[in-house]
Amino acid sequence: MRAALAILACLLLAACGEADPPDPPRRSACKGLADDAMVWIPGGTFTMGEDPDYPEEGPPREVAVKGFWMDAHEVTNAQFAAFVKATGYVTLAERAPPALPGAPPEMLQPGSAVFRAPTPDDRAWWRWVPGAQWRYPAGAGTDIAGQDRVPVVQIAYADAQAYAAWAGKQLPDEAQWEYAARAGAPALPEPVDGEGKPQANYWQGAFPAKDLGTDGFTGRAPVGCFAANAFGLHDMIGNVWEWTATSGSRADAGEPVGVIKGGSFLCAANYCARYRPAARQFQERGLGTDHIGFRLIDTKRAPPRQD
Ligand SMILES: [Ca+2]
Repeated sequence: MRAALAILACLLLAACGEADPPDPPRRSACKGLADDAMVWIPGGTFTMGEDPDYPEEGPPREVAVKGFWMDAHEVTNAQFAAFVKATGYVTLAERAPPALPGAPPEMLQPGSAVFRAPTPDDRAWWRWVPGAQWRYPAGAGTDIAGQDRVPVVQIAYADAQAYAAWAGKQLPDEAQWEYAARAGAPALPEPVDGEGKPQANYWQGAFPAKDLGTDGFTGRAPVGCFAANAFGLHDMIGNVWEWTATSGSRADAGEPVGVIKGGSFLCAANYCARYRPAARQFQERGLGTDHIGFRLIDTKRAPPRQD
């Protein structure tokens, strides 16, 4: 956490970007997926990675994955609220941050990193917002009332692991996640259909100036608003980044980093383009943001019966 605070500025370069609350024309199409919906991912071999768009990607290599169950959607606010109610768990963003020499006063208070569109007077994209946590993803005045079906965010790696332990499941490793996201299909450079229509929640328009919201959302979307992939998984691409159990490496990080996958509603073609299954980013495990969530797998549950 300490190092995460110290290098918040790096997020300005490393991540992608949010805008105003969404006016969601597609919400009527969102599927009412059951909280506990999981789908069976049959084992197989796939080509993981691709010729790199970014230095940390690739090279492509053959990887075998055993079958496992996976959440059909990202963990929602309602699900995380049930976990907190049952356990009293307090997320990292709600705890007092470590004192950093020379840290501005606001960074001595519990809070987290929040994206805001830059202005001519303030070009920073990410800032520390006291009070930002899963119940108030962008700080005071941004509560999650009425957003039960929206993916929970402001989740640090330890928070996701705590939820997983309670739920009796696991975070996927990167190979499991990428295999599931690909679902046997060739990777697309951008998640659009043949007519150019967005098939995931990401950023249309020039980042970070303006999200046109062509996909129906300019922020997080409720789970299940976009078609599932061939395995029956929703929102593997876009909406929110998802934690994996795989560790990463980043020279400027003073604390362990983990691989996050899938990109988010902030990923745009002109800037981040990390809405591809092979894309990966190394995130400080002590720092959630308002565009990182997670989903879980179950490797202990028996495969479905083959009748
Ligand atoms: Ca969007």
